[in-house]
Amino acid sequence: MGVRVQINGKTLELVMGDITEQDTDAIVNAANERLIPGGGVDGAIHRKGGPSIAEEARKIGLCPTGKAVVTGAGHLKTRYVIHAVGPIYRDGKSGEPELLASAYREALTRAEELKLNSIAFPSLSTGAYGYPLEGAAPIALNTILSFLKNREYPRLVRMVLWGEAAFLAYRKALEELAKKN
Ligand code: AR6
Repeated sequence: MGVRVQINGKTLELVMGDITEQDTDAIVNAANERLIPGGGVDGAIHRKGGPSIAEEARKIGLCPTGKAVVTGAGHLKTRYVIHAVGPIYRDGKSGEPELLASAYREALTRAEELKLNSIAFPSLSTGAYGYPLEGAAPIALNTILSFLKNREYPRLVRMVLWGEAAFLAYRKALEELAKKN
């Protein structure tokens, strides 16, 4: 089960699944500013990837909200982990939409710099950071689609949604974006 759209010869996919199982060139981690392993996606990536990822992240130090940094991927199937820091959701009026868009754009820019063909994202900020799925999904998809439209790399972006509720929220947001364009 999945959804796929083409834009300027590039592909956006929505799938239900586990980000740590993806064999794309990079996967994105839903990280925190201190790059210290936490729960959710972050915990799963460090558990499966092994200690080298946290060791590399520690050398980088801090990553401000809305930014993204790259490490290797330890034992994971992917080559790189791109650690993106989404905003903690407060009230939706504290710059969260811009910071969320920035986190996606920054992660995509790291992939572009490395000329990666494919990258997989989890739904940033919608777990521990409390961003409502219905608000986050259109921001994520809009940001990804405009990047794919305008840049050469990456050529494939896969949104990996954890569970049916997240998948359906993103599918609905994509249908609504398609109607507008
Ligand atoms: N694969 C894909 N998506 C997943 C997986 C998985 N294996 N596990 C959870 N999700 P979260 P955040 C979904 O909390 O909100 C950490 O402690 C989950 O259902 O991982 O950005 C960090 O260290 C949710 O929709 O990230 C930070 O401190 C989405 O992934 C903080 O949490 C993101 O949930 C970051 O919070």
